[in-house]
Amino acid sequence: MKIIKAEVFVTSPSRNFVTLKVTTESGLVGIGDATVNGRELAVASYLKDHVAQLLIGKDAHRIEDTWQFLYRSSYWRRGPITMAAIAAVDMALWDIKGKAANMPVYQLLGGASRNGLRAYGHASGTDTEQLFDSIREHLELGYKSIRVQTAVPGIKAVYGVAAQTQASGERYDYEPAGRGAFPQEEDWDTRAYLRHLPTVFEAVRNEFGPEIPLLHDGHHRMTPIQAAKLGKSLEPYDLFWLEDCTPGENQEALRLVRQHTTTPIAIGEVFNTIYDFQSLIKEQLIDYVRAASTHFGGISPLKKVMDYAAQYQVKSGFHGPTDISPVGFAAQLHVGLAIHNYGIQEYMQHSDATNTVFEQSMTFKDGYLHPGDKPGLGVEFNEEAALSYPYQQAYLPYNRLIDGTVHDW
Ligand code: KDG
Ligand code: MG
Repeated sequence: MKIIKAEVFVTSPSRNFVTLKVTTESGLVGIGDATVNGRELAVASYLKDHVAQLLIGKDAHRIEDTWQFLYRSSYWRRGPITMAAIAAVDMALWDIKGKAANMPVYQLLGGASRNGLRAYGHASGTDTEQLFDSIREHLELGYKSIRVQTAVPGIKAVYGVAAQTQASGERYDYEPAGRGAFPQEEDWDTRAYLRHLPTVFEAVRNEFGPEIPLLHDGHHRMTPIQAAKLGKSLEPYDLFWLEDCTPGENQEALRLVRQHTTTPIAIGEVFNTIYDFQSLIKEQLIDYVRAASTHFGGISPLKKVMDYAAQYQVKSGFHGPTDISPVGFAAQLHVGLAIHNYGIQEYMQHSDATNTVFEQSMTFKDGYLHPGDKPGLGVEFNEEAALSYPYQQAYLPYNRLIDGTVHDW
């Protein structure tokens, strides 16, 4: 089944997405997600200028061989741009294989291990009242697990707080990347955050009771000892997980965190390969793998890292913000349905404009996601609609401390 065409699309229905479309001689078409928030054109060029020509004439059925060829032949391995480009090819080939077999991709990965995928939603607020309203709204939508992010007194703008006006004057909601040529500057104070957050979780537990699984994202902003302190102070509120408590680069940090707290740890949304997880999983320093199919080289390596993690009772918690396109999202739903060590799936609904360009067949019902049973990934890419949403320059914000020092965002 020869590949005859590989095309790259950059479109911005509410936010930017990079999509690869692979066409075979027999007319079967597969799509893949290569979106890297704020660096979209770099990955589009990587695909257009360096990968597309390598695919022409290749057998679309040879997914593993193509993956290994792209990974090893580039010599300069890993990194978000390379791995997102490889991810898009991998997803497109799984999509094609599913269509050729007339089966959804999860069937090719071993079949369903459960009926649906437990999802978590994102509640946030600038004050307790707003946060409680947001939690109630999410419960009404069917979410059974909820991530809690709040404003911190004295800090103007905090990642993950939807209703809060940002430095740009806009609201985050589900798109923190501000339009324009420069990233917005925001402020940060870890001590204020460490003082405030436990009081928020105490209030939430008092209002909503002990049952509901609660999650929190530290977004890489703490030192190891600060993260250890936070994990410890949140123990009474029984978190499902504390995510990205320290920057992703320093794996040693989690050894220290682990020595101090039993709060479960999740990390990996900025990881690109299985090697980033190697010691974290083997030494059981984490409880959840946060990788996203899009930034991790696709479906093939995501399945492999989860099979490795299974030996250590580490579960999945794949990254699912709206900057993962519906194609990347579908890819990880198929993996999540098939693996035994599924944990939870992050779920942020895409906008109507996004759903016009990417027609999804996945469902969300009573708190559970399902990728659907259409052959392949189950997402149709509407090229004509994509054309009416041209790329818009947009960048994620960054933080500075009170004395002007740049800090993790
Ligand atoms: O583009 C950056 C987002 O993907 C990231 O900020 C979202 O941390 C995130 C999450 O947990 O969803
Ligand atoms: Mg995160």
